[in-house]
Amino acid sequence: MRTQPKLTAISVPFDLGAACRGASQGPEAIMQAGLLQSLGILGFTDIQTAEVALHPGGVKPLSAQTDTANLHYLAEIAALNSKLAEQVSRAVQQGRFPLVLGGDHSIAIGSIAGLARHYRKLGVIWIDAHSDLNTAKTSPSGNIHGMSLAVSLGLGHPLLTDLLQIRPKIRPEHVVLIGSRSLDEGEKKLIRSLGIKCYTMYDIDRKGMAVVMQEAINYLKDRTDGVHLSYDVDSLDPMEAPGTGTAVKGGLLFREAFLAVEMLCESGIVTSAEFVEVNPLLDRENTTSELTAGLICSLMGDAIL
Ligand code: B3U
Ligand code: MN
Ligand code: MN
Repeated sequence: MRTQPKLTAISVPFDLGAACRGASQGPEAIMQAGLLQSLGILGFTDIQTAEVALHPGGVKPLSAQTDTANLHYLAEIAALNSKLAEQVSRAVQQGRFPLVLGGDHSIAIGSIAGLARHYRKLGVIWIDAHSDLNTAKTSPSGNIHGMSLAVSLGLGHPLLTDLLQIRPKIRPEHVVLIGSRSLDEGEKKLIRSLGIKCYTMYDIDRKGMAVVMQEAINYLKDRTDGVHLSYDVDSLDPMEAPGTGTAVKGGLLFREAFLAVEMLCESGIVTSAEFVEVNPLLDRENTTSELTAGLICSLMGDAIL
C-alpha cells in the first residue's frame, strides 16, 4: 500500500451562512458514516481531528443577530472563518492535508484564506449547482453561503475579504466551476467579465464528465501551485443527494460525481479539500452523508480494484 499523506480532518459545525438550519450537523453525520475507519483502511495512519466552532462545546451566549445590509450573520461568519483560516493554515504549515467538513459553503471563506497564506497561485475547483459569486449588491437572499467564492476573489465586505490581511486570496484565472445550473444574473455577468472557466450541466451533458475533468485538470496543473477542491453536495442531483438545503434538479449523477473525484485523485493535483452543505435534517436514511464519505474516500485514493 502506498504511503498516504498526513491528514487533518477539520469539522466545522456551522450553518449561519445558509437560509435553513441543519448543515451544522453535517460533520457529525459524515463521521458517523465511518469516514475515519474507511480512511484508516486506505492506509491513512496519521489522521488528526479538529473542530472549529463559533461556540465550542455548543454553548451559545445570548446575543442579537448581527445583520448588515443584505449580509445575514456577517459578524458571526467573519469570526468563525477567521478561526478556520488559522486552523487550515496550521495544518498546511505542519505538512498535513487539510480536509474540511462543513457546514454550509460560507466556510470556504476561511478554508481558502488559510490556504492563501501558503499558496500564491492557489487553484480552486468549485463543484456546485451554484457559483456562490454574489455580493451584498447582487444577492437575492443575503445568505453569505451564496457569496463565498466572490469573497475569495476579493469582492464583498472587508470583514470577509480581508481575513489574514490577504486580498484577494485567489485569482479568477485559477478558478474552475463545475456543475453550475442555478446562476443569478449578477453571477453570470461576473463569470463573463472575469473570464472564469465554467462547466455548466450543459457542458457536462455535451462533453461528458471525463472530458470536462481532464480539461479542468490540464487547465489548473500548469498555472497553480496548489489546488483546493471545494465540493458542495448540492452539485449532485437531488435523487442522489437529498440531504442538502438548496437542492436543484438536473445535477450530477452518482457515477459522474465519483468519476470527478477519482480523476482528481489520479491527477495528484489536489492539495486540500472541503465537503459542504450536507444537511442531515433533510437527508433520507443517511444517503447524502454516506455518499459524501464515499466521495472523500475516492478523492483520497480508494482504488476500485
Ligand atoms: N444564488 C442564490 C442561491 C444559493 C447560492 N448558494 C446556495 N443557494 N446554496 C443565493 O442566495 O445567493
Ligand atoms: Mn455552494
Ligand atoms: Mn450550492
